[in-house]
Amino acid sequence: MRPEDIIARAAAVLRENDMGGWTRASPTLYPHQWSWDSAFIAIGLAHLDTGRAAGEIRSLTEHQWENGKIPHIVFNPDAPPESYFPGPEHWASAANAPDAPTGPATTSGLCQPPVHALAALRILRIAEARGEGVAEARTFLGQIYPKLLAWHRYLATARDPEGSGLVTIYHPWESGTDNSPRWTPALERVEVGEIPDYERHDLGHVDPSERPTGYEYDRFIWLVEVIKETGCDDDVLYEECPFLAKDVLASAILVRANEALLEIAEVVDAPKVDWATLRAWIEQGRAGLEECWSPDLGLCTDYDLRAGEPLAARTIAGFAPLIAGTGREDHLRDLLRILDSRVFTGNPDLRWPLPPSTSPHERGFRPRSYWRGPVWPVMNWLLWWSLQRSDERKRAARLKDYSLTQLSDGRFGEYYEPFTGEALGSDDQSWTAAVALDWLAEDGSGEEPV
Ligand code: 2M8
Repeated sequence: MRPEDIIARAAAVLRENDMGGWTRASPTLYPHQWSWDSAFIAIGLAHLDTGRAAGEIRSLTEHQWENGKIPHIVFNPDAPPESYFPGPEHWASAANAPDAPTGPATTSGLCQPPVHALAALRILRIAEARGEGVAEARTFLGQIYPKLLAWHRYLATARDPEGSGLVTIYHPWESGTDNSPRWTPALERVEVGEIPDYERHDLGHVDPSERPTGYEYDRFIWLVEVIKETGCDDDVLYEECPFLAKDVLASAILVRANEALLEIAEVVDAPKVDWATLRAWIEQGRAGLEECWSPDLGLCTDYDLRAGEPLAARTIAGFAPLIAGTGREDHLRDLLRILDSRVFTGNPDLRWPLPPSTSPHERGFRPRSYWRGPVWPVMNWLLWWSLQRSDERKRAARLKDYSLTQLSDGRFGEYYEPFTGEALGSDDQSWTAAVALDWLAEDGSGEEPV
C-alpha cells in the first residue's frame, strides 16, 4: 500500500467506527468507547477534522466521575448485551457508587492511562499547523482544562495517597496492558472468591490463543466484583483490594500529560496556583520513576504494594523514563541500549525491528498472546513520540518507517505477531488507524519542536 492509500484506508476505518460524536475502539470486539483509545483516536482524527477530534475528548469527559475519574469504558447503549463482557449490565451496580455520574450511559468503575491532555494539546497544535480551526481549538481547551485538571488531581491524590508520584491501579485493565507479564506475580497472589457464571464474548471474535487465558479472566472478573462491592471507593480499595500496584507506564504518561496541561494552562490563562500544582506533580512523577529503576534489567519496574516488592519484567512499560523524558543520563543511555539490543528491537528473528510488548527473553513471552509479546502500533507511536522529544530523531524515524511498513498490509490490526508480522486481534482497530494518520500527516505537526 502506498502512503496515500494507507491514509485513505485509515480515514475510512475511523469513519466506519464513528458512532456519531464518539468512536468505538473496533467494529466487533470493542463496541464501546475506551478512555485511552479515545485520546489516541483524537490525535488521528485531528488530521481530518480538529472539531471532531475535540468532540471525541469532550464526549468522553461528559461521563467523568464526581471525583475526577475518567472511566475506562463509556458503554454504547445501542450495543447488544452479547457483544462485550463485562458490559453495562455487569457494571450497573457501580452506577450507584457515590461518585458515578448520573445520566443514561453507564460507565465502568475503572480508569486507564491519562493520554487525554496530550491529545487535547495536539488538537491545538495541529489546528495551528493547518491554519484552520485555531480559535475553536482554543475554546475547546478552555472548556476541557478544568476537567483535565480534576482528572489529574484524582490521579495525584486518590491514586497516590503516598505522594510517591506513581499512579496506583486496582486492576490490570487499568494499565491498558491487561495480561502483560508485568502483572503476573501480583495476579497470582489474588485468591479468587465466588464469581458469577460468565461467558467471554471476546472469544467469539478472536482466536483464544490471542486473548488472555481463563485463569487470567477469572482473576479479572473477581477483581471487578471486589471493586464493585466497595462502590469503587478509593479509600476502601486501598485497604482491601487484593491487587494494588504502582504502574510506571501510567505514571510516565501522567508526567507528559501534566507537561501538556501546563502548556494548556498557559493557553487558557489558568490561575497561577494551578501552574505551581502542575509543576509539583511533574517533579513528583519524575522522582517516583527514578525510584523504580532496576539496575539488573536496565529498565524501570512496576511495584506490587500488596506484596511490598518490585514487579520485575522486561516489557515495553520498562521504557517509562524514556516516555516521561526524565531520568539520569546513564539510565536513559541504558534504556536506549536495551531498546536496540536483542532483548527488544535487535532480536534477529523479528519480522521488523519493532519492540515487542514483552521481550522474547522474558519467561512469560508469548508471540501471539495480546500484551505478552505482540507488537502494538499504538505503543510504537508512544515510543516514537518520546524518542523525538528526547532528540533521538534517527531512532524515531526508523521506528516510524518500520511501523508504517507493518501497517501497509491495510488491516490496521490491534497487534502484530513479532516474528511473522501477521495482524492479530481485531482488524480495523481505531487507535491503529489513528496513529497511522498521525505518522503520515503532511502538515508538519508530527515533527514537534523539542
Ligand atoms: C483491551 O482491553 C479490554 C479491557 O479494557 C479488553 O481486553 O476487553 C486493552 O488492549 C486496552 O488497553 C484497550 O484500551 C481496550 C480497547 O482497545 O482493549
